[in-house]
Amino acid sequence: MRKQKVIVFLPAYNEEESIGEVIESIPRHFHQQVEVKVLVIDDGSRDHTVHVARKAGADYIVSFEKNRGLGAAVRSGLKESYELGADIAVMIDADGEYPSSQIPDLLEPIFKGEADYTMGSRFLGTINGMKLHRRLGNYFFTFVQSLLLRRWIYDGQSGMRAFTKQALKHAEIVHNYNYAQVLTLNLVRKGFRVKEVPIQYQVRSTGESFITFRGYLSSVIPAIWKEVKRPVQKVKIDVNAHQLKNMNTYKLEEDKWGNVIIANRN
Ligand SMILES: Nc1nc2c(ncn2[C@@H]2O[C@H](COP(=O)(O)OP(=O)(O)O)[C@@H](O)[C@H]2O)c(=O)[nH]1
Ligand SMILES: [Mg+2]
Repeated sequence: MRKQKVIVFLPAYNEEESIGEVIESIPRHFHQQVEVKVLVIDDGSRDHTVHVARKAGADYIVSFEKNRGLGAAVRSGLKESYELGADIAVMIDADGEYPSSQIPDLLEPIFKGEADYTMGSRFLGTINGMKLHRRLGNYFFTFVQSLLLRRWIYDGQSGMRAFTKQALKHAEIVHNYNYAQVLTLNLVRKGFRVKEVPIQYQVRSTGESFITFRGYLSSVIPAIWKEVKRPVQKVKIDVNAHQLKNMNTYKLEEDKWGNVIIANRN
């Protein structure tokens, strides 16, 4: 049987201190029928991000000449993954805040044919070190997305997500500043099945966050508006495209929206 190719991509901007460790801790061999490759989207870093990433085992590196923004980097990650022949792509931040060891958990609903788009949820899992204003901002923007989608989501700003090939092909990000909200609105409106998986999150100990209050007001709010106003076409989804046997390592419990709320290893 043909192996499924999973491409894990990392958008990175000046992350020399953390990207090596993130890449090294990506599980490469968690299932016989899965092959894992790593792609770095270097958004014009001026430090040694590229060198460190290559040394840590990145298989592909795409570098922008100039810094273009996280939305542009993730758009490129989705497109490159598709063009490199990914069956599934995973995106994970390069700053070490998200648990690469939990990539198999994130993929499980896709391998079970239950979702086309998964998000690691910090609010369903554990959060260490998030400041109060960031937490409130997260609640607010997650609530806005829940209202617009008419279904409950727990963490709309996660930096750890997975996409089936069809989701990769159809995903659109309408602005360059970030992707978090508009990408989910876009995919869910197109009919892709989203599921959140609890993850463990640890706020970065090196580097600094690029998120600013001003950026959110001037870029994110207009982009959400732009996304929800544009018409999108529903996609006919192949729900059996990625099914794998023997992924039942977890006992899943779900809420009424289909989000995983408990994931215990059997
Ligand atoms: N492409 C791109 N990525 C960025 C930029 N700034 C930060 N990042 C990356 O985006 C990810 C999340 O950024 P971060 O600042 O940690 O956001 P936060 O976790 O929401 O505070 C990290 O992997 C960063 O390397 C940028 O200007 N462009
Ligand atoms: Mg971060």
